[in-house]
Amino acid sequence: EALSDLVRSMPKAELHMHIEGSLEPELIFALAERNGVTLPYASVEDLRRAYAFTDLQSFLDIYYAGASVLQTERDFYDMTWAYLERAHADNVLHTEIFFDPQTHTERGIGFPIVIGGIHRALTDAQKEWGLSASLILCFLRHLSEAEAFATLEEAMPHRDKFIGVGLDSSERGNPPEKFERVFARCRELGLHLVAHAGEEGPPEYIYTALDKLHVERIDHGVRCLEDPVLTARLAREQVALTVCPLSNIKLRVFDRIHDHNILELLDAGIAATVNSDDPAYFGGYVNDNYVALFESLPLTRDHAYRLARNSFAAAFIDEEAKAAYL
Ligand code: ES4
Ligand code: ZN
Repeated sequence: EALSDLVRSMPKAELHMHIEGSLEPELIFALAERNGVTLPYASVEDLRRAYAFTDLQSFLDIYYAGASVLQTERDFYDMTWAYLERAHADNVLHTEIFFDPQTHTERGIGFPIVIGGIHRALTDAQKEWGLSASLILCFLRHLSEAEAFATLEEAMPHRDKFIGVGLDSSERGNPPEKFERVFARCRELGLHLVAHAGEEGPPEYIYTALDKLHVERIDHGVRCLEDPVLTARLAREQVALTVCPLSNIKLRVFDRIHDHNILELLDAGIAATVNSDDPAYFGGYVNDNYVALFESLPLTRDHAYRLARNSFAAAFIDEEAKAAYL
């Protein structure tokens, strides 16, 4: 109880959240109505009932369908503002937000509409609450290298609005090295680099994300514990893992929250962080993820402080700002 209050109230950073995954069913219906889109669901409740996932792909199918209601700059603004209000309520002081431009440009929505609406909300959150927020452009790994390069080209006129690139979508069969040349180019451009790896995919994908893509953090990475050599390396090099507990349960990476391996990760000396991934789909925002862990596992106050410190230590912010948070 006291521990739940502590984790809720402590200042934190969120480093793994897909903005399209913050689209609540109520907002999906409101935007569908505003845009004259007919949804294949009768009601909010009917849509929510469809959120019964068995693995990553069954989630992604629904997630991409939900994103189809986003059409105007204002839609992207409204979605992002709704997330930022929730993050602020959870005492998030800094957030690094993933967005999937290809999900929208493939439907004929222009890149400037997407990034313009999202970015305008970030500016307003900074003004309103001093909440610091940055964008990370994710390439969809089920698409081709050529499509990723084309997206990077479209993004470059907006280079000032994002700080890095990531890799998301269907992991199995789409290893990091498929995007080795794209990431090499992004590295030359001075972008920060992250990738989803070791969520559903094997520890091998964590190695190739590190050694072929040169990523600075691993998104998820929870399967690293299957490889003791990799575990020791992640701890030694203090490569942060952006762990998403409720996501892992909903997508059946672990059967139950009691089976989550965050305590083993921390005890191995790994710089794990707690994040919400797709909060509208997985049952909660970042504080819900912390509370679920602290109510189910023998985690202590020290673990709470360590997780919060890790979140700021792993953030892509200047050293002066970081020192102030730590
Ligand atoms: C995602 Cl949980 C997860 N994994 C991979 N790609 C994603 N995109 C949105 N959520
Ligand atoms: Zn993710």
